[in-house]
Amino acid sequence: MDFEVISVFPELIAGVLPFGVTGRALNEQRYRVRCWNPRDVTTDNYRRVDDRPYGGGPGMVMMAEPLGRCLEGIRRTRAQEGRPDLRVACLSPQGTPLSQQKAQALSEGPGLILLCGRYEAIDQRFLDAEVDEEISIGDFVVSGGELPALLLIDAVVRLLPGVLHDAESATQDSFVDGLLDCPHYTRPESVDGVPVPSVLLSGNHRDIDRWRRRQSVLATLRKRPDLLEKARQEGRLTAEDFRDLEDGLY
Ligand code: 4GS
Repeated sequence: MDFEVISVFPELIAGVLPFGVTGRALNEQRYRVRCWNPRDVTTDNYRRVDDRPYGGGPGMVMMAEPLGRCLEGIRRTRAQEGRPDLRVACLSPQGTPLSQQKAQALSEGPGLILLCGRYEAIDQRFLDAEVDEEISIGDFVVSGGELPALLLIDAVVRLLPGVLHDAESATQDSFVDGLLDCPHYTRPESVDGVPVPSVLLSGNHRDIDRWRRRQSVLATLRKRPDLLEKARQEGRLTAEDFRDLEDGLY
């Protein structure tokens, strides 16, 4: 899995991934990240990568040319290395919201060229000509595409085969079956007088699985009714879930 990241702050990308799960996966060479700085391929004395918007208004716009040169460099280098070309994704609030399902799909592919915008925007002609898809990390605005790109890389890398140990398994995470995660407890058995739910100490794994499923369904109802409705529409709720939901209403 390759990520080729276009960013004017490559240190931001390099500074975050070496830790924890993404760091271990990097050491084990389960994925690669390389950064390409548009400022390094400018031709003017000021190394400009942005300019004022036509039509006026606040903020600056990233110029198409340095971005195009970066992309050229990536494609030329990858061809020399005998690596396949990659799709280009831009992190942007205008994009399709990132989801666990999208992360899963990306983890099964060859990787991505990730374009991280700074300033107010990116020249639309570059987006139209070169960007295959826009991906958003949520309906809010951050100051650059680097943190969104890191979120995407993290969400994808932890799904790669061999990255998570059994103990960290991704199969029981939130969203994997479209529901929120259940509550978790560890030692000691009592914290400030609050005990661990007794079923978790029972050793009865059928009961434990059922309890966890019910907790997931009820937490999703309370905190994210939109997700529960989606799970219902997609036929991912069982007869037992419906019974728990009826009981849970009282
Ligand atoms: C997002 C977002 C974002 C948009 C970057 C304005 C700087 C900023 N990127 N999901 N220019 N939300 N990007 O806010 O991906």
